[in-house]
Amino acid sequence: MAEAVIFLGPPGAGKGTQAKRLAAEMGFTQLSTGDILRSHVARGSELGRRVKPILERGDLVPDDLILALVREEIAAIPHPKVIFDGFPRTSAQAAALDGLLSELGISLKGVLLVTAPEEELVKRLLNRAQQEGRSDDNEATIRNRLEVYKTQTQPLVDYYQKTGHLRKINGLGSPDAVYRSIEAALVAEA
Ligand code: B4P
Repeated sequence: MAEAVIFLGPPGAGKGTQAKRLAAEMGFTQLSTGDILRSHVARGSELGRRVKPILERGDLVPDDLILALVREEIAAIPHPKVIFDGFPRTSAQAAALDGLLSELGISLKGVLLVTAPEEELVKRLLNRAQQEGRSDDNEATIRNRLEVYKTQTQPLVDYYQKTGHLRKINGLGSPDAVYRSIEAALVAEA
């Protein structure tokens, strides 16, 4: 059956980390809007040049650009089991995704809200800055990303709570421990 899982949560909570593992272990395709945008920046495409300063500030890329990207990516996925990692991030994106899922006959298996205390998020991202040197992992940008999350993405928690799809995952603890909570939440959903 065609199905989708959404990873929601603040920067540094472990969305990308867990989405990658879930995709590998459960046969999903991970669709990370952040990764796609960074790959455009890295190869200097027109889109990459346009979004580079937005990513560096930690602001959100306009909805129309993200929705066009997601439509294009989803059309290229060979089998209909998808993990949306970092998408949707605004109410407009969530509404568009609802339409897209019903258009493609994909059912929403769950929305996994991964959270951790703010000081832990900042610590993880600064740590990643030292290891990977991502241009948006500096303190000023991290603070802005957290603020953007609170104002633009957090309202989606209520939205998915109302649909009954929301599952809260404690993002504190080792990546293995967090993964076990995710497995348990998805089994309960099945
Ligand atoms: P993303 O790529 O989605 O970046 P992120 O929120 O930081 O999450 P990420 O998945 O990378 O990190 P994770 O928590 O797994 O977005 C980047 C930017 O792209 C946005 O700011 C925005 O500009 C743009 N964008 C993306 N999607 C968009 C959309 N839909 N609309 C508009 N704009 C969009 O991991 C963080 C660190 O923590 C890692 O180093 C990891 O190793 C570590 N970690 C993870 N789990 C851990 C654990 N349990 N314990 C200890 N460390 C852990």
